[in-house]
Amino acid sequence: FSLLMALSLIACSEQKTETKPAPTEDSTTAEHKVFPHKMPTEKPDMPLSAAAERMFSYPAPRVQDNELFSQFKYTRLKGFDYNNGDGTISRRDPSRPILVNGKYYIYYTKRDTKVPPIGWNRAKEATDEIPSTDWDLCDIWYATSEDGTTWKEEGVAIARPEKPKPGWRSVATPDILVWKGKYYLYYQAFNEPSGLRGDWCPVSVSYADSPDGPWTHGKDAVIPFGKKGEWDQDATHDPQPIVYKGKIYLYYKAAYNKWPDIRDKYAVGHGLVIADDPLGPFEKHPLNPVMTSGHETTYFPFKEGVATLAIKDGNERYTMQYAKDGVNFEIASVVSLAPTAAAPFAADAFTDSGNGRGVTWGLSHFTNAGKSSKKAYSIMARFDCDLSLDVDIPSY
Ligand code: AAL
Repeated sequence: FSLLMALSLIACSEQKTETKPAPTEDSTTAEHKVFPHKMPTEKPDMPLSAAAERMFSYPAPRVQDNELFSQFKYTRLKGFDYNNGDGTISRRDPSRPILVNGKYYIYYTKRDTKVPPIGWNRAKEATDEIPSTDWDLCDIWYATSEDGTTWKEEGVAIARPEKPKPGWRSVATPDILVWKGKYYLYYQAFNEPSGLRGDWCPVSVSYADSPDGPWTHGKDAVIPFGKKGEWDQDATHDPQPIVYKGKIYLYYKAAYNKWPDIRDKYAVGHGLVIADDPLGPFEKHPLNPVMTSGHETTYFPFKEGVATLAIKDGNERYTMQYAKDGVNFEIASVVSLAPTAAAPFAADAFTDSGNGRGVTWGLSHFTNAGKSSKKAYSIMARFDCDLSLDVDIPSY
């Protein structure tokens, strides 16, 4: 032991006595510039490392230091029962809440099946009573609330239609539009179990005079699939409308290279379709896909443009992005623990004010549904955040 001590003392003393090299010409002269202490806003005229170089290709060099940065606080919702988490009841992919006569309304995917889903990899064994994935054999339900946390489940908004009408297998992932005093629900309509070709599904729309329904079927395949070989040839998912520049801007997702053929090069893109009428025709934006990261769609009016949260897929996962024109999005901030399937409450989602005020809360979901989950199901939760220009909420 004492020998070790002695050796380490010698090592220490050697370190201490080691003299620093005398400053060379290079490190002190003007030619060898050193990265400044004060964060530059412009790229400094000097050799930069790859990471330092990349910093200046972001529009906001300090991506956590602007109004589109937030942390997220989660609250368990009251009023929903999940059969003690046995996987037979699931609620997921909520619509954005809307406020009508003092009550918030949400629409969401609900599964209430005899058994939990068996998993997309066993989709061939799915039957009319055995779901493949968490969002198979679902209907669209709705709930109301006065405070956004305690909810009353009101009942079915849109039930699966009779076979072989589009959506007979499952209707899921709704979002809402309020337009000229009427309500429009856009949702995915599945004709096969998810995991087979079910996820290659289009969007249908139904409408009502009241947020309580009754809902009238409006149109199927309202967002046309791309032609063969185009990025959205197989799927239009997660429709989310806002009113912008006098028109309906409907953002949607196409997950390409999804089941059943190829999964190894899975990628997600979001597109934009625009219409003057909620039942269409919807025109695809020529610059689609307008987002190349994310998963479920989360878009809201912000200032003169549109803000979006890109969640779990892609190189720019977990970023907030902003497009002055609703089309050309750039990273505004990088976030963590962001809400999945986030559906923000935006009072001005449909008012087309030209001066979006942002959001302070919304709904999202948490899921344990994975390839091999035995009791897969999802719950909805509330998130609170500081993505608003009007209310400054302290960090959590
Ligand atoms: C989701 C959404 C879509 C997919 C599936 C159910 O969270 O992206 O709705 O089809 O997963």
